[in-house]
Amino acid sequence: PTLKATYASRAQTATHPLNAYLFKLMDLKASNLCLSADVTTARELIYVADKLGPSIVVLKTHYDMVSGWDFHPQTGTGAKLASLARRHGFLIFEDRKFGDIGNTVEMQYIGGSARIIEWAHIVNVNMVPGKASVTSLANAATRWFERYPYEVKTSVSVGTPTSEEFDDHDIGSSGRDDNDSAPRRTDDGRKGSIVSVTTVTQQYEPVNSPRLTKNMAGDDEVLFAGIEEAPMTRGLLILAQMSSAGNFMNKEYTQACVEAAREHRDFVMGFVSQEALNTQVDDQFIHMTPGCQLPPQDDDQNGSVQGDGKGQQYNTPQKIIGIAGADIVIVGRGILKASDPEGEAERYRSAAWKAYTERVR
Ligand code: S5P
Repeated sequence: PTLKATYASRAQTATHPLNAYLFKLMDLKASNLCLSADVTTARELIYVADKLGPSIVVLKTHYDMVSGWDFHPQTGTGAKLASLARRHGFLIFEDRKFGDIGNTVEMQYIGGSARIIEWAHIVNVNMVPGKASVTSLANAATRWFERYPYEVKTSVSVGTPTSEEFDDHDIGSSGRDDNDSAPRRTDDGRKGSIVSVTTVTQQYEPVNSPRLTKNMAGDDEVLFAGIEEAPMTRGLLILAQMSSAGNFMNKEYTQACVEAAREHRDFVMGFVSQEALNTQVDDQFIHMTPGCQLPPQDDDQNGSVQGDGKGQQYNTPQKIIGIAGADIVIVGRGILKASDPEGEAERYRSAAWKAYTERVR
């Protein structure tokens, strides 16, 4: 039902606030391009986000392939991306592909050093363990928002016992955390104790919160012209189909993903898939499709690119948007490995946009 609808009209009918915002951005920037920013250093990541930001509507990250990621919640790499997202008008999609039991994915989503939920508007899930992983991520996002701005223990330092402190008698009790009174043992099994515990509690506002009006330089936050702040919520894409050869996502599996999405319309924005999956009248999901390359510009045979020799399979924007009915193409190496990535991003943007305008015509 969404194949012939314009992005502008889908911005009006979208049930998920981030979809409404994203469709608006797409219409405004004439872009249905997501950059898969698969680079190896944080410096390069910030660089490409800034340089290619004007051409894209989604920046997809794999934070765990990036070295030098700065985890500071307010000045680190996530915060810098959030600032660029506002300036250029794009959403941040961490391609984490959560794929574990509900309790674990919750902890991975909100916790750890990366604290993905703080800076990524969108994450995705590999639903192999079952629908509970979707429910858990949805609940985690809700609970997280109820708590913000919220308090976090930023430093808990447990003193290493000195040699005199290995005696059996109780020492260092003055600095001991009341909740943690169990005597510690050193690596070689001797009994030690906590000599000092410092707990610093700080208030955090998520880096892409509309309540933050200053960026890291202390300047007023620059917002992409013509669009308001992204809604303060989070969204999920379900990995329903893959681009790689011989993957195990069959029709039944894809259908289960669609059902899970329908059960969580307030949190699930749509799918990473190879085709449109909106089959019921009230389905308003968005589809982002990876495995996209254009033949090189100087290719006079008008040939197509097949794959990368490591299982990846490529289709053109025309096939993905025009024929398969997806909404956004995800492009990584096709742009990043080009001699002129900025020019190449524009070439992909205009090819994917043309496929869209012809589809809805
Ligand atoms: O089915 C999929 C799903 C994803 S998210 N196939 C994919 O290739 N991806 C991701 O898209 C993959 O992890 C990579 O980050 C990107 C494709 O990169 P490219 O360089 O092949 O365009």
